[in-house]
Amino acid sequence: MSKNISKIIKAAAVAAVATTAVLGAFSATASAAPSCAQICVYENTNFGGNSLALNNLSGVSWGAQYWWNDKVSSIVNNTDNAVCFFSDIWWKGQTFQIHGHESWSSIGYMNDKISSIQVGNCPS
Ligand SMILES: [Ca+2]
Repeated sequence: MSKNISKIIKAAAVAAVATTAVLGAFSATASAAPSCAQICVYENTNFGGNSLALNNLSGVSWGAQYWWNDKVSSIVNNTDNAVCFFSDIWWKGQTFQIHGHESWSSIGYMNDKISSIQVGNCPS
């Protein structure tokens, strides 16, 4: 009988370790977003890979020579303002708007397409 109890305790310990590992993975993902002071873009989904902080942003346009061109896969906006992302340079092409204090862990059709960014609503 004591052997059976020992087996049960071991199984419970393994389950507890597995649960901790899963929770640890989630908290690592969640903690990436709040570390951004204003507007941050990330190379990968879920705020992974290289990141770039865009503080006091009036507008940025990445031509083909810029590493960040067509790389952004997730976004954090910790400002009060909406931000518009464009698929082409000089604020043209397809657009994707996020509101103030929004975090997007993935950006759908705009994945790896963003070439320029401007604070404010997207043009209608
Ligand atoms: Ca990417």
